[in-house]
Amino acid sequence: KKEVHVLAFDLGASSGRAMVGTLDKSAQEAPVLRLTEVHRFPNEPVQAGAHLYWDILRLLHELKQGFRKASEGRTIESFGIDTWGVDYGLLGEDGELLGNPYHYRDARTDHTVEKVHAIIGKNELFQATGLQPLTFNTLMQLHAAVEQNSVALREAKELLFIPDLLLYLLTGVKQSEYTIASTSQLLKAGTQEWDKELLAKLGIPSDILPPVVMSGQTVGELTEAICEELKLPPIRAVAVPEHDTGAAVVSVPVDTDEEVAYLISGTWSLFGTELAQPLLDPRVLPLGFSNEGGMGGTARTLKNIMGLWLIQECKRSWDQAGENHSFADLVVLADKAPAFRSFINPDDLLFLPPGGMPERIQEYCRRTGQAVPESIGEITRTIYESLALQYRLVLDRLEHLGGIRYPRLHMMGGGIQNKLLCQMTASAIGREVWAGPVEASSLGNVAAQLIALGEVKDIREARSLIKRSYPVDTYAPQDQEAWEAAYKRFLDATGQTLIPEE
Ligand code: LFR
Repeated sequence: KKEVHVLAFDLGASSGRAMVGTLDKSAQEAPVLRLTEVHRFPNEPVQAGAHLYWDILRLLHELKQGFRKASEGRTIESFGIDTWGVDYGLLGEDGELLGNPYHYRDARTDHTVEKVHAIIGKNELFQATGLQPLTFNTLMQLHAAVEQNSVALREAKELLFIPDLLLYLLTGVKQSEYTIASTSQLLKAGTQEWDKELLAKLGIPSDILPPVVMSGQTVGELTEAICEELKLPPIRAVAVPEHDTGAAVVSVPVDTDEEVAYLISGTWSLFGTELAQPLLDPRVLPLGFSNEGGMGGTARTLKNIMGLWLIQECKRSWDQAGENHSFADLVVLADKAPAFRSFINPDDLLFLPPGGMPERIQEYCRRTGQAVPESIGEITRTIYESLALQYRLVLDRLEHLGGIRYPRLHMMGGGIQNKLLCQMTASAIGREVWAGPVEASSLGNVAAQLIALGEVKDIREARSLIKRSYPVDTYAPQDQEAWEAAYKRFLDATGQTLIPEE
């Protein structure tokens, strides 16, 4: 066959899409990859009573629409699903879903980290799991459920992370793909084994955790009932890197052994590198890096930075107030606003929950004795500049840890459509940004399927294919002196240093 089509579902915290990946083998020189978006849908969390949930059945419905549209006029060989990390659904004895999955920004874990640390010391927990103690990690969510005597958890026979839950609803297969499992903080650092002793100490049952599988292999196919409903032939399901960030890292457009610094820009900004082994050095914990698992068993050593969530939430507030601006308009307004007036620490926990974001940004500036941004352009500019400067700080920390200097930064994911932020980042870090690909997660998802189908040999070959098919845009640093001065003021205003005091 000259063309092979696979279907990648990529679900982020604000929207999802169904992308057909086509390997075109007809080209003279070497095969190329094409992506076609066949379906896009919002992923809006729902507040019900005291809690924030995902609308999981609506997402299943949207995936079905994706199958329908993808199959119009072409044969789909396989499909795979990647989503955001840490969230999960629980299944009862009869295999039915016990309630709606919670959203990781739900407030029930607000005080869980301290409670967990009272049982297992901070360093011990980091050494055991390799992850930062983020409030929303599955470990924290499950400990909160234990403490709150959750009926669903008591009754649960199985836990499936979101992409595996959707895969189960489509195929009946119960598994836990490694990259998504690695975001949970339930695995022993750098292994594919659940840390049963650790979980026991926290009262978390480990018999509900399914077998861990590595990505890049076929694991099942659409159920007969779904094929009948959608009038489709059986389509095989592939375990792809089911964590969106894990999938994105597969598409770093570099096909040599060089160590790269990447920044996956979406609702979150994930800043890090890929290593053969997790970094568990005691110096790592205060610097904020987690070691998640990559396709093929590598370590994705990275830090969560609050990212475009800040602007998404501001936009939501402004829209509700009747001040409608597209994301592109916001960039224009920010560009016109005065430079370097006030800064926030994007990672302040003040900014984690939804709601009232413009006011919280103003409150932060007031509290830290800075000029309070008033207009939409000023607030937006404060966010972008602060993100770019936070990237600089995290890059400095990563280089400090590794004792190396990265020649450039690879920015990937939907957020790189914001050219102003790419430019600010290049200026803030004082070196080139190579931006691309935009659809990093979908491409990683597609690549894993092509590997499973035997069309692409391995990750290295997949990266060459992606690099060839999606040339990057480069940004050179500008206004170096102004940005250096701004960086010092940013550190002061946000009370941050290269090596934070414990
Ligand atoms: C990005 C992401 C991050 C994870 C966060 C919450 O979409 O998957 O990697 O930390 O969402 O799940």
